[in-house]
Amino acid sequence: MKLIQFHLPQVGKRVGIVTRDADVIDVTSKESPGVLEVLALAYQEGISLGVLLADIQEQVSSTAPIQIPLSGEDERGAANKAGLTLQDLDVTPDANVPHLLAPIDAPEVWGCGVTYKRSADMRDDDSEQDIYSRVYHAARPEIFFKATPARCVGPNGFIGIRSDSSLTATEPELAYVLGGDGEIVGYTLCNDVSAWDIERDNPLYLPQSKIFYGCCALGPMFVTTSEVDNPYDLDMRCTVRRGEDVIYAGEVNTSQMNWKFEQLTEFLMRDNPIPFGTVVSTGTGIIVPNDLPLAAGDVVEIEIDGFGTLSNPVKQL
Ligand code: DO4
Ligand code: MG
Repeated sequence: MKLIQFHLPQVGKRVGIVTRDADVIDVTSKESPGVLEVLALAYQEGISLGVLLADIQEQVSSTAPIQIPLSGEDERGAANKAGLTLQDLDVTPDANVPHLLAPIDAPEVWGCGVTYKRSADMRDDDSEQDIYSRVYHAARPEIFFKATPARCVGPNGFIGIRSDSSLTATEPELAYVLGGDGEIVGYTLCNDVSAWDIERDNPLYLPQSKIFYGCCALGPMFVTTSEVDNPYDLDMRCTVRRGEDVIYAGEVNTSQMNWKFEQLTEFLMRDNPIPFGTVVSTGTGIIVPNDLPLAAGDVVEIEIDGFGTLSNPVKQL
């Protein structure tokens, strides 16, 4: 199952199921106003997401289609009347236009680092230190705090370049979402936007490289585990567009990752209570060259087949 969150003018946030034909079925209910709550409800009731959503979908379709109301209380099925598709929603966020939101309001986003050899090599080459290779080969992974909801953007939202950085790069990553017992309940795409010049200056500056306004893009969909045959064999692609030109195109297969997600989660959750719905981004294996720092107006696209495309314009902060 693939879920999205989207905005409807004068209504607010909605939860949608994306069908095979990319139609969007609005399954918002009072008990499940967002994807986080849908996941929590399934967990609390001890039922699968599929069963819960089938139940919600039945309630929604038995509700007579109604006009989009002015307040967001009893508008179940509102988007169904509008007959929206994923493509219709994949537009620049504007309060007056239906558009995609981040697929989950993750209370916390954590990042994992140097999980691909390419990332370790690039970072060591550029810092003249071997700390990254040492971590790449170590028994303990690099895990860092990345973002809160206020620092995250969804599809087509602006990702930021800090005002004190002249080498900010996109880090395209596969991210997973944790449920109540630390199990993976689904996946999404993440852009771990990072100020490489700041972290290279001194590794102690890592939080300033990683955490700022618009440092993390998530989306476009929350893809349940049942949709993903093998998360360690996914082709990820990234392009950076500048005006009419594609100035960078790169790809990686997740098989090149050095860690299993359960190992990363085990370290993350060790004596560290993690809220339900935490997103864990698994590190980048696509390394944009240093001579192509992000610039205002660039558009970054990250894609995995079946996950959709996460597209974000770049803004100078
Ligand atoms: O320590 C640097 C961060 C590494 C990272 O974010 C990555 O490899 O994706
Ligand atoms: Mg990263």
